Amino acid sequence: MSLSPSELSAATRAILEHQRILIVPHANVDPDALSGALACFQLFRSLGKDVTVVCPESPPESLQFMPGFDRVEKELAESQNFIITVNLEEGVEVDKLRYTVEDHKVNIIVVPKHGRIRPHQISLGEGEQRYDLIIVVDTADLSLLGSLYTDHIDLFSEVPVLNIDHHISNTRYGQLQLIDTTSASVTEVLYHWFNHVPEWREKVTQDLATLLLTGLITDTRSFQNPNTTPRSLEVAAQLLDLGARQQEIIQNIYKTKPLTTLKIWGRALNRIQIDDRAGIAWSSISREDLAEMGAESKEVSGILDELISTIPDADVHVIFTEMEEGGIKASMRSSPAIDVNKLAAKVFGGGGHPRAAGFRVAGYRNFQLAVLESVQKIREGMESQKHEGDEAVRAPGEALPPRTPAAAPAPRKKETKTSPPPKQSRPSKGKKQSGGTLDVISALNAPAAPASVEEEEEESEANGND
Ligand SMILES: [Mn+2]
Repeated sequence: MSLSPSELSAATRAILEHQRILIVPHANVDPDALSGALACFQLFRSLGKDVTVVCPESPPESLQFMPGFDRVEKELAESQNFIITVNLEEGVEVDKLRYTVEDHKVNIIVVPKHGRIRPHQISLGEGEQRYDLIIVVDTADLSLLGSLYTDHIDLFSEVPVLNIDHHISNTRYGQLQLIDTTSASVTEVLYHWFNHVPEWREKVTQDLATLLLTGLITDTRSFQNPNTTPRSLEVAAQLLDLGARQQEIIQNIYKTKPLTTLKIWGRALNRIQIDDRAGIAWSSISREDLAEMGAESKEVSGILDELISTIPDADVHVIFTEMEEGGIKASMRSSPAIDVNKLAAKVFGGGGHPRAAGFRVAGYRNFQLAVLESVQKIREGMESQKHEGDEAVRAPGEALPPRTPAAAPAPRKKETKTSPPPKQSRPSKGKKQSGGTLDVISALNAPAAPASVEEEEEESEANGND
């Protein structure tokens, strides 16, 4: 769905009519969310607004190149004022004002110059919130803001929220929305918005163009992901025209990778599992793995791309990560044959995009068992989707391979439907061993696919992140 002129002008009006703007990206921030937040920060500050970006956990160091990175605040200073008003009677003036704090009580002592102050002259009230507008970027649901939301629910219920996103799973929260599910990144949504307002268009500096291009490059994985549309390429071209520093983005996002990341990737590639029949390839990283390698869970995300380029034949690729705070985070990608957004939502209560989605698993005893159980559920989910596809697509007498609605033509192995596969239906890439695992050494030595840091915008799981 694209943006309507009325939504665009309502959002524009909201900016013009408010002064103290709070901008928040989702928890476990990724480059798109952060560059989107910083792009809003830049533009609205140039309009003379008082703007704050809050991001509770520190964003990855690789994103430090982003203009405005050092302006990101860690905590939400929610200073709501409580006001005690003394209505002075005719002729009464205040001489001194002091306060004492004792036994969890604040005593405010007002000493009049002359005359008296009586209890009925006192009234109480709440001061206004520190912010008068909240902009939430790249976040499918408020719960994905994590503690920033749960610790400040009052703020979010009292202050109008502008919800800017491109996730198909967006729950349409907030009084105002700019949701374009055809945009490849939230920065693409922002580009269309900024470009729609003539006075703003002129304010797109090189820094701002760089920020917008960062989200577009990372969420499309350098325009390799299927969410890349002709329009995203056009936007990228226009941003380059405006002076976006593409080389700086590539250098920082793709060409610097800490040793801990390489180690944890090695561990994950070592563990690749393949179910040829079902068309699933997966790997997992436990908390112990992370501790052993000195790595953080957010370093795991890029492995998914390695997994896809190493085993291109699978319909679904999954990486399971046991998070530091507990629970398992699963990130999935799929071929056009499977809608992982639907699968994640139906089977696990997760969500994301049709080709990139995620979910969470909590309350398990054994990590590896929980992973296997999840894989089994994914298998069943894929089966039932393929089955639905059969019913929906195949007209009488027609023997076309099934396909999810609105999916692009599937380049891969769709014959498996009409002629059930023997054991090994897909061409062997020479990297697979007969047991279904991968030769690690050859995987590691394989020509490196473009690396990626993206925490991506696939996950909109029930409990946080992305
Ligand atoms: Mn995004």
